[in-house]
Amino acid sequence: MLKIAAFLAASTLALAPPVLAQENGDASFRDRPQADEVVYFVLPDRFANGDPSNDRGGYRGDRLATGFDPSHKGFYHGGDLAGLTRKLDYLQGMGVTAIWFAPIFKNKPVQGPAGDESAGYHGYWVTDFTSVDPHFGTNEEFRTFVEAAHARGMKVYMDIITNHTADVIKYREGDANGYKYRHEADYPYSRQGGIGGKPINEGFLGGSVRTEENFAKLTDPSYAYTPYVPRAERNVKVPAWLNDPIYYHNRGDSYWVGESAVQGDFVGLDDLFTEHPRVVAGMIDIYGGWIDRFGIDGFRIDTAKHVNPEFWQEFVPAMLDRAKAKGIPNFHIFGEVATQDVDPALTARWTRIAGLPTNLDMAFAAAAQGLVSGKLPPSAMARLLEDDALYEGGAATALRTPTFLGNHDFGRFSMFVKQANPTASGEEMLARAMLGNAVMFGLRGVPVVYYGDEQGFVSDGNDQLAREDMFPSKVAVYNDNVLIGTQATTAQDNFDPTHPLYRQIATLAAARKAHPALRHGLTTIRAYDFEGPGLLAVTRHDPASGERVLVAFNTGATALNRNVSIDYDVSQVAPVVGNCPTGIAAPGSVALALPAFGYAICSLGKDD
Ligand SMILES: [Ca+2]
Ligand SMILES: [Ca+2]
Ligand SMILES: [Ca+2]
Repeated sequence: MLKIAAFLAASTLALAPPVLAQENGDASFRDRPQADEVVYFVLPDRFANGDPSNDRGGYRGDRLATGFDPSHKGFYHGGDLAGLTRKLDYLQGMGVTAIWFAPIFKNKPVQGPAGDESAGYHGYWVTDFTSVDPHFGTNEEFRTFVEAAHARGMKVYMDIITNHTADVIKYREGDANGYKYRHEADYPYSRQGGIGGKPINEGFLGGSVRTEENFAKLTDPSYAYTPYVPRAERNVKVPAWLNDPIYYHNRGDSYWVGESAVQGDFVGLDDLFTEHPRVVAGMIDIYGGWIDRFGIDGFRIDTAKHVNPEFWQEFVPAMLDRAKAKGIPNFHIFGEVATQDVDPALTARWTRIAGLPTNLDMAFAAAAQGLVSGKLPPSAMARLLEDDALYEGGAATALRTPTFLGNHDFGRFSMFVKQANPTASGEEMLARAMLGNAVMFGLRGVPVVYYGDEQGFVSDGNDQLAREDMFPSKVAVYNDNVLIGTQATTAQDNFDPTHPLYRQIATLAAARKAHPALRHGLTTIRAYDFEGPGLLAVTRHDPASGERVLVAFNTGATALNRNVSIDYDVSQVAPVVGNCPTGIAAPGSVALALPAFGYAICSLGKDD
């Protein structure tokens, strides 16, 4: 217990009381810049069940008909918008200012090969892009949720998809070859079923000529395969234009490389022909409609790198204009450009070629996982921060970029920490989890907390294994997990505002709110170790307010004492969170003492 006290000292000294509703309930939330948000990412199905009557989505029959089976990790568990609305106090108490929820559009309830079916509980298999899925509630319940969040000054970010729909379209020749990807070189648009086939689509110049005149000549979708829609699903997609196979690439499954990465079906999910002007206009109409109707505050864009960049060049300005017209000047758009490598060039590239304002900081997540688990030296994170110059708009763009530690696809942060430290004690796991939160809240970018991380959830793996229930779970592979910082398991309700990670996040969020340099401060690297775990220290300076902060982390299992350079005109050091020195050591230097896995966020006052 003494050991845990040392680990916890960094965060327990300055625990702030929960933020009261009226403190955040500011009518001017629309004016709040994107960099000021603290985001909570949640799968509504796995969060809170506010209405058991919608658990089967109005369908009848077994789980293959309704999608509902709370004991199976791949089916609906009952969470919904009514539940999310009721838990706003819980989120606001942690300092959350914006909620990003996985897609709530109507899904194909169940899909997949016989014997390996799963459900659309995650929301990424859309059939009706204009309606809330009946498992989650109604469009009116969505309005209630948005208005309840806005009344508290909290923003709502929708998770949207333009790359694909549910898997509805099949190919006559598909079963015979496993829906293998068929390239343009072998199956050009000009011939039916390959270069030896009969001439079709005369005069069509391909997807790179994105004019209505050109696409008017694309009339026959049977160039690579013969696509068809099963009779029972002929009108299942909304709006109705989505039911016509001509608006899809129909080239087979992506193998994630080259042409197939953009034109291939995402594991069968019907890949839209996003070069087509009708598709561009249709998606602008669909998602502009959600802005018009509900006044939502931002979009997380799924599978962004699987769509041609020119689509985003049209879609993004259209959405920003639509939001401005609705009185939403700070509409927040962030794309999913997926990588598990420390590869900021990839995510930065898509801010340049596609005009995506920001992308989820996948490279930051990989760097943070490596840094805090001890697999990467602090120099890896320093390098990532220096590479902020790569973004369109440079380091200022990084300030608006959502950062995260783990997610629903790759797995939870704590899982990566545990994989790298399989024998770590519960105390050490808690200390490292806290260090991870401090890294995310202390460094540049908009922190995104993955639901359940604040209750110490530890996923066994990725995808379905990382999507545990916050309400009492019936999934055996979740309920045998050893959670961090609590004796509870996922078999119990886990909305505990006294959990040490929940309290730490509240403290860190309050620090961000109180200190503009933690939201708007540009980064100067001050010190980093480059062989094994150790020290990372940066200062951040907000040009507008003049405020400066020092942010430092010890990623090692032993305490460290080090001098770190600071601006020469700093005369005072004040603690914000963690183990801050009481003053400067000399003009231009401060002496840091950090316990194992310790951190410090310290105010250095304002510049002149
Ligand atoms: Ca329900
Ligand atoms: Ca399909
Ligand atoms: Ca695509």
